[in-house]
Amino acid sequence: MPLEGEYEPSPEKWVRDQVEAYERSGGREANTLPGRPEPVVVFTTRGAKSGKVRKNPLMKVEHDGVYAMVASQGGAPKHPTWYFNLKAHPDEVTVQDGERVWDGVAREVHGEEKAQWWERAVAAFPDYAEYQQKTDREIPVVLVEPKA
Ligand code: F42
Repeated sequence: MPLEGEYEPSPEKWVRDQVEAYERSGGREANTLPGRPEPVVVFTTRGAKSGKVRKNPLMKVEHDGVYAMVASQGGAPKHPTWYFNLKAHPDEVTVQDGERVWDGVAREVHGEEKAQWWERAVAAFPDYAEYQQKTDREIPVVLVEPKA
């Protein structure tokens, strides 16, 4: 079930346009990073402060039905705000991969588990390695697993 409440589209036009086209077409359109072949998935989170429904496309990093959200933000110095939404409301995440929409629970990974997922992330989208080199912060990886 999609999260209930008021949807506040991203202030960034390219992001909200991609979400709109992806949702409208069931992932048949706008399903890669613009100008690139790598696929994207749309994640919905609950605003940590506002409680509003937020949606963000991220690169698809998937293994055995578990999806990773890589908080790279192009190697920017700060974590993306959706990372804080996941920390505040880990049990309010929806994943849309193509036509398939499902509810999940978020959990940040560390140590060995993170290293393994980081390898998968870079295999899916090599630019992540460059983003990590660009920034002093350690880029978080948050898994979304299906709700029991
Ligand atoms: N970003 C990534 O970090 N990793 C990716 O793999 C990635 C891929 C990707 C593919 C396609 C595409 O279109 C975009 C892609 N992006 C990727 C960009 C991604 O979708 C986000 O735009 C980016 O990560 C920045 O996220 P952000 O949440 O920081 O965005 C800002 C601009 C934003 O939306 N700010 C809002 C605002 O109004 O200023 C606030 C949004 C929000 O959730 N606010 C919370 C609330 O309570 O409502 C408060 C959060 C807090 O600070 O507690």
